[in-house]
Amino acid sequence: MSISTPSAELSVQQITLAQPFQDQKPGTSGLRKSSKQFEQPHYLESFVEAVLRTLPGVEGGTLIVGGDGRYGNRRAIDVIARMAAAHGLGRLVVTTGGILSTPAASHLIRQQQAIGGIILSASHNPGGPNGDFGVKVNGANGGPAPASFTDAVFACTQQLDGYRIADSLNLNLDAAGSTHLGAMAIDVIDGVHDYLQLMQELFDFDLISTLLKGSWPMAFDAMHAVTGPYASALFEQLLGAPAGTVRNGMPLEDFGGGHPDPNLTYAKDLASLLLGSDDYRFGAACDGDGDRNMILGQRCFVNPSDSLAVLTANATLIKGYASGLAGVARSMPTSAAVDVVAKELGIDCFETPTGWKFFGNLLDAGRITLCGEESFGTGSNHIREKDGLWAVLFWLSILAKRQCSVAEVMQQHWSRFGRHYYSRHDYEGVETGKAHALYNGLRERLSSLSGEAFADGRIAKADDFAYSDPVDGSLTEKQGLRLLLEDGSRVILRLSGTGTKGATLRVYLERYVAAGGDLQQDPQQALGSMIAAADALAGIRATTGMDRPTVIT
Ligand code: VG1
Ligand code: CO
Repeated sequence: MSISTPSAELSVQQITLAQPFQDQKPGTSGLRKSSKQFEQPHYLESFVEAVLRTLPGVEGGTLIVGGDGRYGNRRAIDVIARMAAAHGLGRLVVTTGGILSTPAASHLIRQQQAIGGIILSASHNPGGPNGDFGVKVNGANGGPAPASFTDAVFACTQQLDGYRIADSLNLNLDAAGSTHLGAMAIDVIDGVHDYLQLMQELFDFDLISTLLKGSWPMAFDAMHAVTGPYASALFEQLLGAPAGTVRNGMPLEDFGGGHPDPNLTYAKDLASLLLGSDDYRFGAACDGDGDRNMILGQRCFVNPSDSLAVLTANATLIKGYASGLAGVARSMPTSAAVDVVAKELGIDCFETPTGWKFFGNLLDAGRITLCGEESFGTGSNHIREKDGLWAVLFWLSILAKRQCSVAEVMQQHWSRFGRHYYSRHDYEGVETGKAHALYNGLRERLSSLSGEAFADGRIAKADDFAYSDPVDGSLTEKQGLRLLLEDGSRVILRLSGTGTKGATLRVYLERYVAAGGDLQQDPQQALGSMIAAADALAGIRATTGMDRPTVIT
């Protein structure tokens, strides 16, 4: 470890911008744009300047920085370090290779009592010079910054006249060590170790290890993204799974040309291993920045909404949750499978808008212990982000404890709680104007839809979801168009806030069949009449010109 002494000398450049930097508001999770856009002169710098001017406590504070290893990661770390020094930050914590998953970043922020963190990732979006880059800002609680912060950053970028940046820095990210840039301390630390320690506090590693060392083959797909180093250390070194358990474990700047989104379309190699053969008992994948998870059993796909319900129902089997749950929360488009479990457990269940930031207040206030989204995100109060590997360990613990297969866990769950048939249909790359016309057109008709026949039933209520935060009372409106049917079925339409090419329309479909009913249908068939009715009502195929969704989950 090399240690240098602080020097007060810091050569700072004051760059003047000819015109104020203009950009759209950061979306669901930070600023996400093409790599090319981020390479435009002053683009990244202007955003970082606005963040450093807006984030409380920069002067003398500690900031965590790292990313998912995509193209642009190292350059961004260099820029942030030089700008943070120019803004009088006290200490910058960076990780070796610049590799830091979103959940590990959330943990480090909390552990180091930092003022926040900057995570360089566009999550599940492809990377590389022709892919996307992103900058996410998390606050002192370790969670995504609230809308009030992103609004303030946006306002700042719009009237920005310049930025400050220190001259040069030869930061060696390849080994742990400490150095200084002017008065700012820079600690390069291993980004994996502390996270794995936290996992050891929550889960019984001996129990999982016994399972993985037996003849119980599992496959984990890191998709050439950030979880590779974490998963290799976790599964193969700490838990003793055979070498080769972790696939695509080397983080690559372009994710090997893939789309690091763990779903049946983009993780199809893993899906066919589990669903098309009997070679593996368990399979899992995480996304670009490691906060999402897909869980597969032998010939069994676990719908993410069901996954949250299963974790909730089995939580007391797990070391870190043995004393029970304070409550749970799900995002609005996530199926109500967890609601049924929460009701039986007699705990609160909250319904929030899409995006992890809304869970933060509930977690900080101690109102919930587990939370999740239909988009392959699950997490708990151990950090303030969703956590892919945590979910995998949770599932492995359940399977080790109950000594049964994933398919058996699902069957037993449905026969006890009933089944929420569920699917999400994504129409990606829709022309923005057309997508907005479709969405706004339906929005205007919502009030006239109650009482109308729909699929095999009738619409009881149609609205645009609004959320009143039970902790701070803030109101968040226009979060998705909901068609609530009389029998509890739901159809929801939303426009994605994370895409960068055209618009993505998401259609969420859900139908509940109580225990005792037909629990063995194919979800697309079970939802067939609703899929057709949604298309007829909103004119999806006609407007988009697409005969089918680009991704079906
Ligand atoms: C998507 C998901 C949402 C998730 C968000 C960020 O947003 O649907 O559930 O919170 O990505 O996840 P949207 O607006 O595209 O539907 V991540 O892994 O990018 O932090
Ligand atoms: Co992600």
